[in-house]
Amino acid sequence: MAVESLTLRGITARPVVLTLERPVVARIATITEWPLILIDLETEEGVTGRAYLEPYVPKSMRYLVPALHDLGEMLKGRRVAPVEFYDAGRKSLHFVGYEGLAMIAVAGLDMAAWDALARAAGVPLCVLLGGSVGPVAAYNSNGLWLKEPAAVAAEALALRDEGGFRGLKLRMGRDRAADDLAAHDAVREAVGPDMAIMVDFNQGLDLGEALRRCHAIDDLGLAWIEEPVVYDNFEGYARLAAELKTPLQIGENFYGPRDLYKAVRLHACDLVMPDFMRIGGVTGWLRAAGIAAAAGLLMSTHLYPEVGAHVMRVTETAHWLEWQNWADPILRQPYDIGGGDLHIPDRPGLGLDWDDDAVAAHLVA
Ligand code: SMN
Ligand code: MG
Repeated sequence: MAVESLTLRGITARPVVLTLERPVVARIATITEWPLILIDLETEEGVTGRAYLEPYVPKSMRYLVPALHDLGEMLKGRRVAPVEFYDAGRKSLHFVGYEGLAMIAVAGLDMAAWDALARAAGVPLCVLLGGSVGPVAAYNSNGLWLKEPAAVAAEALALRDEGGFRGLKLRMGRDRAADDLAAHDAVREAVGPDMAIMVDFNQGLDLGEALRRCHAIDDLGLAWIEEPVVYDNFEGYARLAAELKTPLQIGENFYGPRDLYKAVRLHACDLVMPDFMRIGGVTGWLRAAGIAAAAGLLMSTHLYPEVGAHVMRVTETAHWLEWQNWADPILRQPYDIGGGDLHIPDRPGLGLDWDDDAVAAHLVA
């Protein structure tokens, strides 16, 4: 039975840390422990909205968890209206900046609020947003970090077979450009010509190196080259985009839709891939998607595959969903992958429910 309106009772945010099956080894960081903040948005009507944040750095949860609880206190008693919560949340923190932690906290609130609304309506989020349940084309981003060519080639086959994937992301930024090339060649040899290969430098190069190293891989037929330089150097990205044939991909570090707009205005990229905690959850994504579509830019997701699957069903220029199974250990029913697609479960909302035993085992103070 659908509930007509919801009243916010409060927010519970719990920090957990999981150990990654394949540690992140990127040019700028090695990550073995993966932090997640589990958000339960409770309502007077008994519907609970759920979402998680993945803030990369475990200690950041010490600031984000209280921020989420404060937002819950501030909005307590109000009708659950995600767009209004998004605007109220951002305005309440604007004196400490619209970006960074303030945006991440609001994004977590936003995703949980959208989930609550869709659960109350008794429909999957994509249906509430005006779309339908269906497959979403995904690439596997679970591995291919900075390892030896033989290791990445073997891992590429394993990653392909995790779900019949038609795309894989290979990380670059080894000390020697020749070693990156060897890793690529080994992967291509293993997976054959039809696999889309995305390359991510994780912001590891300066502009001079980026120009040299991106030109050196410009004839490999890559699906895209991602973040060769520090994320906010839009002028540098504009120069790279103008010089390269391979599509240049950025966006996981856009803080809010206006960053996407600025990138468009500066011709800083050919493709965009916002991250849900930084673009501003579902609300931020939908606003950004309007800008990307108007500019004719294809849009991919970054992390948060469950939320990503729903919004991609209503994204005009939807391109690739980034598949990462890093939250699976604490989910009661992880999403299914098959035939290279992520399959949205026919459950109300995002359909995320916590595996209580797993959560208890990984909860941190
Ligand atoms: C990434 C994701 C998560 C941790 C480190 C790096 C990466 C990506 O930039 O695009 O998947
Ligand atoms: Mg990236």
